[in-house]
Amino acid sequence: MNIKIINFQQHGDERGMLVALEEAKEIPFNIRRVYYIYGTAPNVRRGYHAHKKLEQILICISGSCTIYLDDGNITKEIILQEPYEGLYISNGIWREMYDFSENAVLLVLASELYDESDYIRDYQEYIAYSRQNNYMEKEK
Ligand code: T46
Repeated sequence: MNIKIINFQQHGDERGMLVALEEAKEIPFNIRRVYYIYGTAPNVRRGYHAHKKLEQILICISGSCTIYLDDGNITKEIILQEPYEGLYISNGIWREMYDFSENAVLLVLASELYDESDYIRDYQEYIAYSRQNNYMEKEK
């Protein structure tokens, strides 16, 4: 599964902390869009889709949330709770987000502009697409 956790460099001093992100350095793609999710209740699960082309980095800059990832064969659950930690998700991976803490803000850096035709929102359709494009990681 083409995902990874990236630990960003923290610039800290007596005033507090700062993390800087630049495309093609900390971020492995050109950033074409930024959006953020907040005010999601703890019992809400969102996402339920994959992207054909889009790559993204998810950073929970406040609070915490859990990301469920599925490549059609392997599944993973990642808890995001550090503002210096980014979760890179390649294209072709199903994602769901849940367990948002009350103060959670999930910042997303995206490689493409918003395009509804890039979404696969039906799971069975996703499985067929993943199989066709060889996105599934072989079981070890
Ligand atoms: C993803 C996860 C992590 C826009 O108009 N522009 C945008 O750039 C985005 C991302 C959304 N929207 C509109 C489309 C919907 O009417 O905002 C509404 C909520 O979007 P959606 O239901 O897709 O939100 P999530 O939380 O299910 O998924 C989002 C991203 O869409 C998706 O790419 O990977 O966050």
